Amino acid sequence: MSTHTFLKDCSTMPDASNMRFGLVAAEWNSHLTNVLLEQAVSALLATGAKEEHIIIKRVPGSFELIFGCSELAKHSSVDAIIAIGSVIRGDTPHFDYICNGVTNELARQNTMGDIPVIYGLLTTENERQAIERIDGTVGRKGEEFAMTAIKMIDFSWSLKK
Ligand code: RBF
Repeated sequence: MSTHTFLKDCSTMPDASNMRFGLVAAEWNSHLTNVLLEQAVSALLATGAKEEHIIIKRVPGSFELIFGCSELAKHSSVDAIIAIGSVIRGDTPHFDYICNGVTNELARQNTMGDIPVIYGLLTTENERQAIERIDGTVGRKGEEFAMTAIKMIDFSWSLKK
């Protein structure tokens, strides 16, 4: 999605001014996760979210997103959490274990918890594929995660009103 398309989409987004967001980002591949984080925060602010309603936490690696998101949901009053990580396939089976573990557990938190947990995990064969999904070549995933969070909070609130 180009920046232009994203800004146009903002006008049709739900009002985010009262929404509270938690972002948990992995430090592994921080040159990628920091950009995803910046994109997500910029997109939230561009859509009307207030800076004081955004909590940012970091965990060492993507595997720790599980505990990080679970604890943030328990100990804060955020309306949605965005889990941000980048797992790049290496020479060992770790890639599969980490991806499966994080994916299954974040899915479980979505069904067992009270708030949506947005799946912001890039799982790529190599660094190039990850960069392409950040720099606009194949998407600007950080912005997409932010918009997904806003839409899911709106969805959740629409059922409670
Ligand atoms: N964490 C990531 O966020 N991305 C990775 O690509 C990644 N690769 C890893 C590869 C190996 C061989 C190991 C042992 C860990 C890796 N981690 C990675 C870290 C992992 O998510 C976690 O922080 C550690 O395993 C400690 O629980």
